[in-house]
Parts: sequence; structure tokens; C-alpha cells
Amino acid sequence: MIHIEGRQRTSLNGLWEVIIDPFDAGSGDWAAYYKDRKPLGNTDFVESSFEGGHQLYVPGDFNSQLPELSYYESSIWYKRPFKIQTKQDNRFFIHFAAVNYKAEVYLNGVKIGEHEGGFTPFQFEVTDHVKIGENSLIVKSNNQRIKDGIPGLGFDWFNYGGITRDVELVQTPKTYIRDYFIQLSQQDENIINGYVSLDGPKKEQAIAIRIPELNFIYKTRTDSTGKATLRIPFRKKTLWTPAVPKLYAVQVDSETDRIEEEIGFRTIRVDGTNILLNGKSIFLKGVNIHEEVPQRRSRAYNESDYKMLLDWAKELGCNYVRLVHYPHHEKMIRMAEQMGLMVWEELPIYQGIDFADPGMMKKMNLMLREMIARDKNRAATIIWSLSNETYSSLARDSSLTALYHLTKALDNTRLVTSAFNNMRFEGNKAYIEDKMNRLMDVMAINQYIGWYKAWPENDSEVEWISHFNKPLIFSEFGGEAVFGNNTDPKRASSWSEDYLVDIYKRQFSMFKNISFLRGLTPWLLVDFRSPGRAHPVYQKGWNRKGLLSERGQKKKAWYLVADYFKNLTSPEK
Ligand code: GCB
Repeated sequence: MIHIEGRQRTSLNGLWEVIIDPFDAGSGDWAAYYKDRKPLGNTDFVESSFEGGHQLYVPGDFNSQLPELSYYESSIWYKRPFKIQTKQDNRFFIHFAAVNYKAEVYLNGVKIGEHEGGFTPFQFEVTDHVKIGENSLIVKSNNQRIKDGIPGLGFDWFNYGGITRDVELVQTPKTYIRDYFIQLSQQDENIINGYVSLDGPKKEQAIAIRIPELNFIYKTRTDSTGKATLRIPFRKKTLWTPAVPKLYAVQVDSETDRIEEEIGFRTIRVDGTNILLNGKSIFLKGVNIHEEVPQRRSRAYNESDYKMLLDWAKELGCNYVRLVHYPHHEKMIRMAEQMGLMVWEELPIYQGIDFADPGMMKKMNLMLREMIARDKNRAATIIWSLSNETYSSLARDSSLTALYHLTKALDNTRLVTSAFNNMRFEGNKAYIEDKMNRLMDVMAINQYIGWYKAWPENDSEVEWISHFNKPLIFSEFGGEAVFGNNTDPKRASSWSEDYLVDIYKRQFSMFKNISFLRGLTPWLLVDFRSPGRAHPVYQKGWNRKGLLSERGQKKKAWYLVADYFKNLTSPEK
């Protein structure tokens, strides 16, 4: 189901009782934490209890909540009682906005499901399991990194675990509006394409879609599978743009259910090397953002966290953000949409993924489906990114090809890309090589010239060569600098603010020569935690490539990027 906030629901957020399970033993018959047993007598040993132990906030990662969990990577069991007054004819679902990385869910001692994937929503129907009166929900979360996980064993960010996003008890009528897709056709801004689909016994129903502000009403019927396909003429409206991020209240009614949500309308497509928003060429001025509040050393988990991150992006002069390296909270996307920021959303198919693992395709498909299902009605989301920094192999190429086609089948209104970093340098020439670019709508390149790679001899004459007639986004570039590490600018050493300024200056001068460059996201907004960044002087567990320090202080490079964005006025650049 989609758009949880538009449904009848009870929040299960708040303090949950927990059992810390470092050896991951609680699922076994002996410990059986999910049974929440109480001892029956003096010789009935039950060596665990939710009552009287630690408590943790949901939503929120566990690592930031108890000092002993700082670097914890294993299982934590969470318990939350809740009451139901009446069931009537309703259906009940427990909805999780995300649990990192695996979740097992038990209601009243019965396992109701499990889920793998740390950044996308899932739900289980519990209509037959909930009781009138007291209920007990127990969730095992496990954030152990695994070889066949997505991401895999190694990644350059902090592995915050636990029930990191909201939990809701959702109530629906017997037949409810499970899903709807209401967006402009990619080719024709005067047509809405999409569908409405119902779930439940009464599949064939009258459907009405209303936009009261426009006096718009469209009526149709669902068929015997519960689905109505939409192709609706839709002329008079204000299109969503970063300058005017107009959203309309859209009501979807069936005979048994109603849901309402704010939706924006725009088209996004590619024409040769141009990216066209509502038919006009745009340049994406963006920044990379991790879902972290560095000052609190935790995952971002509420509106003010998202606002802090997105306000910074706005202040930098962005019209766009790349949310890395996993789908961020739905609320983050909605806030970007209200603020007029276009969004790149990304799957955590990151670097060392074991594409050849037989179970991998199924996991990738599920994550892709969950991401697109959730955000396909967001005007802000213009790009789905399938992966980051993967290298050609039979297994990789066939996986990304299959994912590309699945994306287009699920949503044919947006652009699809993957970030690659395998260009080839020859003297002053940089060749964009990865053959997957033939498929992708936009080419996205992560390049760290000046940091991981030395500048060619004539840096201002670096020539980027592409044999694909497509727009290019530099999805990452930059370097590390410790805030306050200022040296003599003429002899700036790496890790200094001046050295980072120098990298950006040279990058900007290189960009002038790239006629097909249509977007930029410096790496990245703010310094972030990454345990693998172990330099004892400069890093101390932080990746220092932020334009802001982990305390939000502006490095010199911030001002350079802000100026550069301010002066990029023509649509092309
Ligand atoms: C990259 C990765 C990003 C890293 C960054 C770095 O290419 O995409 O996740 O954090 O480089 O700092 O090395």
C-alpha cells in the first residue's frame, strides 16, 4: 500500500522495550524472545525479559541511543504493546517505513513475516492476528553486514541499525485503494497516465478522481482484477517547477474507500544531450546528501532533520539533490518537493555487490519495486538511479539491464541512470566507457580528479569524450578537507580547506569545455561518519568531503560552489 499518511492509522512510534541479542540467539527455541515468556515457577528459568530492560526510541537507529551500541552490528528485539477497541469489518496492517537491515515481525507470539532491505517500506496484514484489547508486537531487527546483502559487506557510510523509520498500525475497509499512479505522460503534458488499483473482495467499483482546486473530476471503473487504467486529458494546471513547486490536493474515491494526497504535475525527459523539464532544457545544480545528522551522530529521523539538510542545499543554491546511496525517508522526498528541489533517488546497489549470487536478482527487484511504489507520485523525483560504482561483468550487466527494464515497466515517466566511475584517461582525454550507458537515459559519472586521481598535465584542457549522445551528470567530485585546516594557499596540502578550494576551481574550469554536461552534485553536503575512514589526524571515523563540517561549519569550498551555482544562469549551464 502507498501513502500511509493519507490513511486511518495509529502511530506505534515512541519508546519500545528491547532485548540486546549480540549472538543473534533470540530466534532459537530455547531463548525464543518472540514468545515473551514469563517464568511459571522457581525452576522455570526464563533468562530474558523485555520488562525492566533498556528502552529505545522508534523511529531512530539504536547505535546513537546507548553508548554500548555505538558500533553494534547484530540483533535487537523490540517490543511494543498496543490496544484495539473494535475490529468491525476493517482490515489491519502493520506498516514499517524501514528497518535496517533484516526484520522479523511477531504479533501475539505468532510470526507474521520478515523483510530484507534497510531503506524501503513494507507491511504485513494482521487482520486475523489482532485481538480486541491488548496486543503485543515484537520485532527483531538485525543490521549485520552480509556478503549477499544490498549493500554488501563494505560501504562508505555508517551502518545505523534498528527500526530507523516510523511504524504504524493502518486500518482499511475490506476493499481498499491499495495503489494509484497519477502522473503526466512523459511525452505529453496534457495527459495523465496511470492507474488505480483496489485490494479486497469487491474488485469492480466506480472510481472518481477529483482535483477540487481545478474543478476537475474524472470517473471510471475498476475491472474484475480491481484495476482501472487511466489516460485522462488534463489541460489547465500550473506545472510543478523548482521556482513554483505547485501541488494539488488530489482525491481518489472508490465506493468503499477514499484517499487524498498532494500531487504535482511535470514532465521530465531527455532530448539528445538535453534534460527537459516541462519541455525546457535545465541544468541540475545539486549536492549529494546522506540521511544523517552528523551533529547528533545518528540517522535523520524527523522533519526538522530533513529540513536542516534540505535548507542547506537551498542555501547552496541547489535546484536538485542526489539522495545517496539508498532511498531516503518518504518525508524527505515530500519536503524536497514542497521546497522546489528535484530529486535523484538511488538503490543501495553499491560497489562490491555480489551480482553473481543466485538470490541477488530477487532482492534487487524487491527493493526497486518498493522504492518506485512509494515515490512514483512525487513530482520532485526525476531520476531513479539503479546503482553506484559497479564494474562490468556478465552478471552485473545482465542485472542492471533487467533492472532498467523493470524500472521502465513500473514507471515510464522518469529518467533512469546508474553512477559509474570507470572512465579511461589518456593524456588530457577522459573517455566515458561503461557500455551500460547505452541503456541509461542520463550518463552519471563519479570522478575524483584532484583527489584519488592526479590532474592531467593541462588541467584546463581536459577533454571529456562520450560516444553516447546523452546528457552527462557529474554525480560525484570533490575531496577531503578538515574544517579550520588552513595552510598557505600557495602550498596547500591535501586535507586542507585551500586544497579543496583548488580542486573545485580546477573542476569548474574543466566543466567549461563539456558541451553535454547537464548536472552536478559535489560530493557532498556535510562530513559524514564512516568507520573505514581511519586516518588518525584528519578523519577519525569521518569522511571529510563535506562542504560543511560535521558541526555545520562552512568550509571555504562551500562559498566557491555557492558562487558557481549562482552564476550558472542560462538554462544550459
Ligand atoms: C565514491 C562513493 C561514495 C564515497 C566517495 C568517497 O565514489 O560513491 O560513496 O563516499 O566516493 O568519499 O570516496
